[in-house]
Amino acid sequence: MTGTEVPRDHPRYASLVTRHRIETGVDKGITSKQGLIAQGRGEAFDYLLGERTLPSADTAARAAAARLLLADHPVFSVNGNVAALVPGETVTLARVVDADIEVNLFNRTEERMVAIADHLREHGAEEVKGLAGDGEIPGLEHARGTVDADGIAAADVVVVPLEDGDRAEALDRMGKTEIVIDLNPGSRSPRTADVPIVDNVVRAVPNVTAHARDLADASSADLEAIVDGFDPEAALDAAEAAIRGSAFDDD
Ligand code: PTJ
Repeated sequence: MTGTEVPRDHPRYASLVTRHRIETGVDKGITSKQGLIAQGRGEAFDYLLGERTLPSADTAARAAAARLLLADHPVFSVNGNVAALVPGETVTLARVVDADIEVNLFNRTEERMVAIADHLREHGAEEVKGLAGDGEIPGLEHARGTVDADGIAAADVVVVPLEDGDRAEALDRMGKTEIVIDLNPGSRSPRTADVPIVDNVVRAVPNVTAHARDLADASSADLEAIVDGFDPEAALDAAEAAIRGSAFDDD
């Protein structure tokens, strides 16, 4: 089945199109096989969340947009799943908030780094970082800790969708402000984040962009008020409550 063959009125249309994008990502050497497993895990949480953006995730997306607009050097970190699912949306968000895009892989190979950078360029990216690999995240073994010295290593704010918990904690220790997009509110990475967005990356990235466009003319004081008013614990608790409520709907 291809994405275009899925009828639009199919009740699981969005989910099936998403699966197809991940499959194609694997075929193109962009997404790792582990990415398929990660997608399955994400789908289970998304199903329990009702495959919708919770109000708490929307609030988080607005706080993320404000944080990105206030940043001196924001970087959007792209892995194999993100590249397959939201390449064009990532490029658009980076343009709107003036962020760098850096390929940063859990399973880093030169082939995948190049394939992902090419894929992002095909979707409009002008500059893609990550290939220099001349910086490091201290505390991680070599491949997983490799970043660009003028990219993630120098960033003040990093967007890390579907991030591994160890790396999220290591970036936190480096003093980075982290915006994590992850469907599992119990995962270590959203729990480490300054701004956890518990939502599917396919909904969250365009939503952050929409908020950033809406806030484009806001003053720094207004943006800071949005950031200061955001409560990460409350966002995680709301997502967990939605999942538990949904799991026990039939009780
Ligand atoms: O491309 P690489 O080599 O960097 O590898 C990327 C993956 C995602 C394979 C790697 O980082 C990994 O194994 O991740 P985990 O530990 O499986 O964690 C993935 C997290 O993302 C889980 O908490 C999932 O619930 C969540 N997730 C999966 N799909 C989505 C998602 N969150 C948001 N949107 C999704 N579409």
